Amino acid sequence: MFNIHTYPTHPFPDQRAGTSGLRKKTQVFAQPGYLENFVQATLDTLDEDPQRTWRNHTVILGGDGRYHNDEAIRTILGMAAAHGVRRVVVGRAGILSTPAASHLVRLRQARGALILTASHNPAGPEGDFGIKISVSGGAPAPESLTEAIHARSCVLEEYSVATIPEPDLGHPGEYRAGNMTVEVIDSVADYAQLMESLFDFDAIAALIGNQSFRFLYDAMHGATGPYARAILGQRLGAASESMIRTDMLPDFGGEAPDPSLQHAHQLVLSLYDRNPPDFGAASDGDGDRNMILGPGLMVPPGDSLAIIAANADVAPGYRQPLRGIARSMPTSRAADRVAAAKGVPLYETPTGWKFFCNLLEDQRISFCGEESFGTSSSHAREKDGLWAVLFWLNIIAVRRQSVSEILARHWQQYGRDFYLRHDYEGLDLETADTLITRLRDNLGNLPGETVAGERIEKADAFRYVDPVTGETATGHGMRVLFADDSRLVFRLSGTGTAGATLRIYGEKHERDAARHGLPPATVLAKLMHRARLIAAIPELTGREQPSVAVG
Ligand code: G16
Repeated sequence: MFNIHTYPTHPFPDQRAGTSGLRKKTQVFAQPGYLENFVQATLDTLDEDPQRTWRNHTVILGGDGRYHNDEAIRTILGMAAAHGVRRVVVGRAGILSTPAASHLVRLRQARGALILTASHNPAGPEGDFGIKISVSGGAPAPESLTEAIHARSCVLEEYSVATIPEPDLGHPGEYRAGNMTVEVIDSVADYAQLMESLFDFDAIAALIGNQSFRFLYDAMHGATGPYARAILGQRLGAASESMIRTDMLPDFGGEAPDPSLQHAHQLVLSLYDRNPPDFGAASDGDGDRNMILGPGLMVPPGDSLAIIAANADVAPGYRQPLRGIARSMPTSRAADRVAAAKGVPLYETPTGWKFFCNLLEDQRISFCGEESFGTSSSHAREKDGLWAVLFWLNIIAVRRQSVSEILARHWQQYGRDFYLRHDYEGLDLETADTLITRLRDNLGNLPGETVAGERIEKADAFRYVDPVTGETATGHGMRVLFADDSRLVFRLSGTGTAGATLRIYGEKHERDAARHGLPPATVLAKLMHRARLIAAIPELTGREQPSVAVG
């Protein structure tokens, strides 16, 4: 039976996408009509452009398996059938990592994807849920599109859902749903093949098979579990005890699936133990973030990007000349030094992966990355957690150096960009708004002022002009540059679901190798103190210390 039912809806004014899709409390998403309103607004908005419409085209659907994933998949399939989508390619059991979905959009020349995830945010009835939208080419929806979807979501009056047979998502195969085909695929196979085409799997397998090399990968009960088992385990021969938390759980075991020192407890304990493995890594809920560890150390994401770009030729997929590198504005300037040494352009973009995609599409860059534990390349239009892990294993296998040696040699050549991020979480929206407004209004007065012993050279609100489209983006943070070339960046997070989070990023370049081993908190203590003074944090927030320090 194929019936289309149309239901009335009402505006949900909060359906504005943040840094990466729409992210809300699960309870918000679970309220009647909420998901439907957003999906219908998306389908209708895409319909306005014949080059973008999903009607009569193929789309990709999957998620990170978090609580509410199955129900959302069923609803979206019914809505896609009602809308006239020709084919929906769904990962088995409704599972696709974000980079795998991006790859499938490209591989299958699909018109886009819906990826059900709230990334590294916790899941469950009390946790978060979300949707990332990809467009053709596999890139996250650009701001102009998400703004148009938001406008549409505020005026939508009805949505349509078709009654379709319950698809068997447990097995690969094809099912008819009215005029639509539901194609259930192995979630891992195409992505694994892509990874095999990029990296030296023989060298990595030899490294992993070497008894003297030990590593630990933490899938955090998220989407990379099955990918890690298939790629690291079956294809590269990693023993099962080298991988932890590869079983997917709808609540990620009650933890935030966030690859950070704060959340990857077992992995971090093991790497900081007396007899640590040689290499450690983790990925987040939807598999796009990565954290790289060596014994007793974490590789800062800005350094990871720089090191991957500097060592690109170890991997067969990256032997062609480096095109350029891009990093988000708050990310450390370590990659700038590699780009300068190699004579290629460096692009500084706003936070959010979508801003890299025109540069990738226009073949201006080979690699891009962000301080928020995201790294990737021209192979996809999303950041890619397992890709970064494989890149590091490939570097270690070919260079025959430990993680700490790779870091030390890199810093020796380029200097070390000491880096720290302070987060002030759970601020009320009004306080955060006042703080940012006051800071912005005062920016013009800062140059020439001396704050706690250092003179401010320059201060501005970051304004990005996309070199490909000429579009400008503003409101993505403020930069303060000191006479000693140290830098502060202030911005509000765009991924939270409660209150506001102020992020302050501090960095300072150090050439002297004798100082490279110092803790960032020591080297940057004064700089972070200047940040508190400049933004009047204690006065405005009542906080003396950040809730989290990352770095
Ligand atoms: C998302 C985006 C990233 C961005 C990050 C920043 O990551 O995809 O490009 O760097 O948010 O988060 P915030 O705005 O909180 O600083 P994800 O992994 O959450 O999708």
